[in-house]
Amino acid sequence: MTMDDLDQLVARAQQDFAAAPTPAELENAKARFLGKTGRVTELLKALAALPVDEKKSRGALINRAKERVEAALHERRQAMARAELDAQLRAEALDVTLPGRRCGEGGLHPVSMTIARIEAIFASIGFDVADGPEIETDWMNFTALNSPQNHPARSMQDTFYVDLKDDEGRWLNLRTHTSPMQVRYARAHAARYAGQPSMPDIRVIAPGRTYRVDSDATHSPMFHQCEGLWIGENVSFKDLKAVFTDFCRQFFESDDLELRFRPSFFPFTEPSAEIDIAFASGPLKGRWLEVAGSGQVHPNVVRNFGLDPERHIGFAFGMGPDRLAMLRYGIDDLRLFFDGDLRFLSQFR
Ligand code: 2NL
Repeated sequence: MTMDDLDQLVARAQQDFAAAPTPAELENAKARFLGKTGRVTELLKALAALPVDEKKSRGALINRAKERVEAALHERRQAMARAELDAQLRAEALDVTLPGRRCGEGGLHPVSMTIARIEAIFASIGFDVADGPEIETDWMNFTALNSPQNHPARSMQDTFYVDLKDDEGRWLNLRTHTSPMQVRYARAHAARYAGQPSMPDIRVIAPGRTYRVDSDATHSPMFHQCEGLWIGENVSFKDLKAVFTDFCRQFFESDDLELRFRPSFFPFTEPSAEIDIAFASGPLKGRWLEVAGSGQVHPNVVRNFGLDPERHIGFAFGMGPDRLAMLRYGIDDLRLFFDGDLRFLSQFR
């Protein structure tokens, strides 16, 4: 074999290595030249038959060729590894200049914001805020509030009855108003001061979820109520007018509104009045809007507080924060508040 033949062998190996498309095929190509029966190996084996001085010179030439084949192999292996790494880097490329994906920002529900606003206003004029059970006894929800046994609110059509009894075996229902919380608050207050010469006034509001079997564009089976109660030794309708007028002015951020107390009926108050407001300017100008029910707490209810109606007297009112939120934000469908659609809710953040 001549030197030209050796050069050709090296060139052939370089070509084969370059043509190998995968590492596995590169290793096959390597075996054809450098493996046990590979062409370079066979040439080295054949040296054994040559005389000593020829063995030396030819051996040196073959070894030079072998080194070149090995160098070609090494280079091709490295090129393949680089190509693989490049491909991986390309596949996993990150554009660090893209804007980041932010954490969704939460926010308060418009009804929660409205309730917080009502609480802050009443707290500023000395009212406590109370909350409590949404599952109530019939006594707390109806009887204590002077609702007669045959009152329509007690019927299956209006009230969610729960298949549960309390510790004393009394049937439970979802509260239909937050008044039962005020009954609890007033009874605890009266019990605390029982036997004392005098008792501080009861001034409390009770906001929270309430439930009735009712569902359309203006009624949701779950809705919110905020009731208020002020009981003292000489608390009158003029205090109700003053408190509620101040509340409306603060809530609607306007002194430019009128209040109207329209005679009405509730089992738990006597006399009773609906409270309407009208704005003197703005988009709702001149329209009477019903915002609350109210009245002087009925003597039977005062008695159920554990107090003497000859001595303790006062007023109560109830309003709907959902309605107030609709008025404040100009929303015309109550259901939007409870559908949980973030496109709607995120506007109030
Ligand atoms: C309405 C009517 C009202 C009351 C709620 C009340 C609570 C106690 C005693 C007496 Cl503990 N009364 N609450 C009184 C009058 C009206 O709400 O239309 N609410 C939206």
